[in-house]
Amino acid sequence: PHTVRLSDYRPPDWLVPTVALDFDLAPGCTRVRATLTVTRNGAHDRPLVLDGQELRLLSLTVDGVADATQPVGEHLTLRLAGDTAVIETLVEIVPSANTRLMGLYASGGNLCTQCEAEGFRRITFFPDRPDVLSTYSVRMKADARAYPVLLANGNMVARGDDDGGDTHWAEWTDPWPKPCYLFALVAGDLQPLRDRFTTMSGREVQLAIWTAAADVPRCAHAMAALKTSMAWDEVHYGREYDLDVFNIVAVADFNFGAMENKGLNVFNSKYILADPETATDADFDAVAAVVAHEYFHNWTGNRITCRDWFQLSLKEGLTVFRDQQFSGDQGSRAVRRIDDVRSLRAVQFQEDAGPTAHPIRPDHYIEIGNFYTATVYNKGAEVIRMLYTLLGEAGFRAGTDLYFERHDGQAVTCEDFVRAMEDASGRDLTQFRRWYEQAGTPRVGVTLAHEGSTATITLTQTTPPTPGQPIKLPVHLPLRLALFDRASGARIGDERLVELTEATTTVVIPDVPTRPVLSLNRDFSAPVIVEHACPAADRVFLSAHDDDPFARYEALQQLALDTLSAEGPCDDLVAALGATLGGDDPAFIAEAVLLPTEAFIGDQAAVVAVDAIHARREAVRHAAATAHRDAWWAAYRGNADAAYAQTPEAKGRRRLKNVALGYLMATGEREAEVAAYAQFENANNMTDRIAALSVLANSDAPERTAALAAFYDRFKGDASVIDKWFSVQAMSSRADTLAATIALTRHPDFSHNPNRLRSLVGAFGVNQLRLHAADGAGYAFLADQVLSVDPVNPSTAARLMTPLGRWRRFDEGRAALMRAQLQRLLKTPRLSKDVFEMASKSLA
Ligand code: B3K
Ligand code: ZN
Repeated sequence: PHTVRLSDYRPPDWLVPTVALDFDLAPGCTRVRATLTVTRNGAHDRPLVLDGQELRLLSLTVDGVADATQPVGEHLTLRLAGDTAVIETLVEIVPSANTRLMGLYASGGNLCTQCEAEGFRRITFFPDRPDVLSTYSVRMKADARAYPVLLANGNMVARGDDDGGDTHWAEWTDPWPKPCYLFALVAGDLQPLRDRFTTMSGREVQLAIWTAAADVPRCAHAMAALKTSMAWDEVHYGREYDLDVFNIVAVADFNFGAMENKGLNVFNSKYILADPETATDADFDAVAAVVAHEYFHNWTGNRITCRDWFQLSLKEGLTVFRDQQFSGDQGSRAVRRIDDVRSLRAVQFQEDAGPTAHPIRPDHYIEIGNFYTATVYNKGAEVIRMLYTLLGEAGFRAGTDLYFERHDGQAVTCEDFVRAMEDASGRDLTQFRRWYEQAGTPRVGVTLAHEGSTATITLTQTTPPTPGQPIKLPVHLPLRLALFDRASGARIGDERLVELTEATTTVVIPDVPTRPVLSLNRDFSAPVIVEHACPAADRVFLSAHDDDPFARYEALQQLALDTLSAEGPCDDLVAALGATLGGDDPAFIAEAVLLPTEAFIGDQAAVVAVDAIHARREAVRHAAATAHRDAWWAAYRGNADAAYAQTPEAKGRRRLKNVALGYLMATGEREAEVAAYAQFENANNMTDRIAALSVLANSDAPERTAALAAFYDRFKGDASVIDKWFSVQAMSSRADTLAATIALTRHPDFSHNPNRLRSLVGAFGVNQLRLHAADGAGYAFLADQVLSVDPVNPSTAARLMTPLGRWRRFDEGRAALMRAQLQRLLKTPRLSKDVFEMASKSLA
């Protein structure tokens, strides 16, 4: 397979100022007539090359004259004499056979599109690259009964009936030039939840969320989030919506979360539909975050887009940062930050430490679909956050204002963004740019010396080698730190923002009479691993006294990691957990007292000791559970609200109650099982019901089987809830989990739907204990699944195989078994380039 390189970038040879598309829609055969005006870009004599994949070309004209040119491979190459031309193609495609869910496909009786990154070429012949911006007009025609609703980007300008009403049509135009990856169309039997939003300049926007009629009431939370995010972007970034309508469609079959198509977002229904009976608090939060994220793309992604796909983090890192800020403003900022850091560490740090490590701006790829990663998204957001920290709120806002003003309507690069930040703030970001080029997580080593009344902090930074990048240079990173007085518990002076630029930085702090306690990387100001041989007593101190809630959480986590990574007594940790449990913010307590996952404990060691980690963690959990038994019961009973509310306070109490339930189960007491089953049966919301089911699924409680069966019966037919039912079983630590998971692949409800695959196979893939069974059966299962999904949906298959790439982190026995499965994948005929790229890089 061909490798695409950033260094090979060249501006497009031909531009396409206008596109007219005419769709004759039907699932078994759709005809697409495309009329492109093309103009030569610069003085050259290169041909016009159009991309096309799985298209049947029925006719082609150039300036109205029939042309017999045929596509070769996935390209249609036309030599044009003049500097402008009108190209018209007619192609046939088969949406019902499109199992990759890229291009135009069928989902639950509807037709919809997904074009990012390179799906538009599966709809019509086109220069499918983000730096070709066009204005679109779209006509679509379909059976009126099967597809009563016809949507596309922009505004509807006309509609009508044909054939005595059997078919109907609609015309849509989008006034804003856009790259083809933002094109969208939907035809279906859908009903809207409607609302309105008045923008800051007083323009009224018609909002609609479209879904199956029965699901309309479950769209209210998404609609509220949409309106809140529209207002938020006006206040915080001065960005106003720019069309008269904003449509969202929820579909059941979708490769990822959602898509920001201009004026017509298409969503995985998992991120739209939410009601208390079927969605957890985490689901509610995810709906709001994804709705906001896609909405924010209207400016960061759509009005200003990417020049090429290597610049993906330009829109994704920035938009994730914006959605994180937004979510932080809706509830507890600290809890949101804890959550974001937890997932960064769980996924992105692992990526940075593995065979597919890449910078937030990669410089080569085989399949761009493999680069929608935690690095590009989440580390990308951390890089933007560091700019925010370095420039301050006002400086950052001046930077984004300049970026919007300078580049509106353009397809630009990460460099353009950094330059806007630099020009607006006057700061030199030369060294900061290394964050865009270097992969790997920097490690910051810390020592604290105290002499007389001077504290000296020595900070060193190194970034380990990653594939293709043996030598790393120091990066510019902002570290927030503070000192605390051990005796009084108070902070000594103000928090400092230290900027590391060299390999070693020394910070000298005068007027510190006694040896202080150091609080470092507060609020996780830089995405680094801090290596600080900090005495347990200091961690205990900070977990109680730090005035930065993230740092308080972090102190307890690090204490837990130290404790769980060693043998011996765990009294300090157990005592600190008890003290935290006595705090007064349920949402914070719930996050802080959770022990690090087995995977995260494994990440700290050179070789992951799968079984020992599990055993040690269970033992410590048991100790913490029994030592504070009464406090856990108090947290459990004291936060069991009778009435349900979707407020931050109520969500925090539910979270603490359910975390307490987990600890109570760890006591091994029968009373806990009884409480869990009662909660399962009597819950008035999904958060409580699934929390109870999940602890039962992880146990040998006699009610386990009955609870799983009852849950299935109650919710069968509701895909997103049944996904949870699959997940709790695949994530169980029970010895029979692999057998149960394999059996579930034969369940009538198991399918190749991406959500279902992730809920079962994806969930098993992160079950460290059971995936990494020493006999390799877990690996074989994962590879079987990858091979079964690959011919159907390669991008989903490639994501499922990620855990196998981590073989270097395991003992030689396991590593050999993992490699054997990767080799088996690589030997498979007709492997997709998605899986090929992941498997070959994993073995390299
Ligand atoms: N931009 C889309 C992701 C498209 C993924 C293509 N493989 C959703 C988002 O990040 O908002
Ligand atoms: Zn995005």
